[in-house]
Amino acid sequence: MPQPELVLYHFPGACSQVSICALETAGLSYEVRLVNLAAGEQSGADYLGVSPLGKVPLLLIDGEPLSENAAILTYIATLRPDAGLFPADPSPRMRAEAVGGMSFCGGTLHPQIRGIANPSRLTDGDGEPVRKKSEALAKKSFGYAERRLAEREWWLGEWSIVDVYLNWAFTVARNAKFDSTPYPLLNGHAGKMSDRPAFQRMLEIDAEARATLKL
Ligand SMILES: N[C@@H](CCC(=O)N[C@@H](CS)C(=O)NCC(=O)O)C(=O)O
Repeated sequence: MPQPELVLYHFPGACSQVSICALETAGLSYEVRLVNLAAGEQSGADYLGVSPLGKVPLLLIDGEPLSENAAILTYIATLRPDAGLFPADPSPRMRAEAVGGMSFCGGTLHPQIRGIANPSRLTDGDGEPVRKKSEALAKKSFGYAERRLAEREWWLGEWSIVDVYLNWAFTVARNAKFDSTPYPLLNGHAGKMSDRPAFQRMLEIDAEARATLKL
């Protein structure tokens, strides 16, 4: 069956990095279209016509939009089941753990790191209390993630795209001056993945995108 035509909307440093890494891991061909979040392009009529929520990632599949990282990662893994985005173990427990990992990153961590990196997006008032509260919540979440890596090495016991998602969230928090010192395993997580060609390619695509957008 021919591969569907895939277009990924992306901004460098955004969580759409994880979708890129998934597409690269799966060996799919796709086009990257940049949405300049720094310039507010996501709120313009052109992009809202494609993505009603004005967010990245968004994957066009033969012209039809699919939003939400968790859905996009699931779609890619279903399209290329042998690519190893998730462990091959088909047990109900492992399938559920994979969903749980994506949900933890997208539903629990993402709002917390947004509150750390960009509190003004969450309040019209003083951002500092939002940042402080978000840091407290993130400490609990990253503490849990650190313990999980200590027990299993990877989120699911072997490498999966959930590790890339978790690393993205931790990197955003750390870059926003979240105190990362209590989390040595999360700090070393990216280094352990750095020899994966898909991870490398994701970083290259991000660097190219930054250059294109002059960031
Ligand atoms: N729940 C969504 C969150 C997507 C999201 O918030 N993306 C951010 C970038 S990391 C974004 O597009 N922000 C632009 C905005 O909210 O204006 C997902 O998991 O895909």
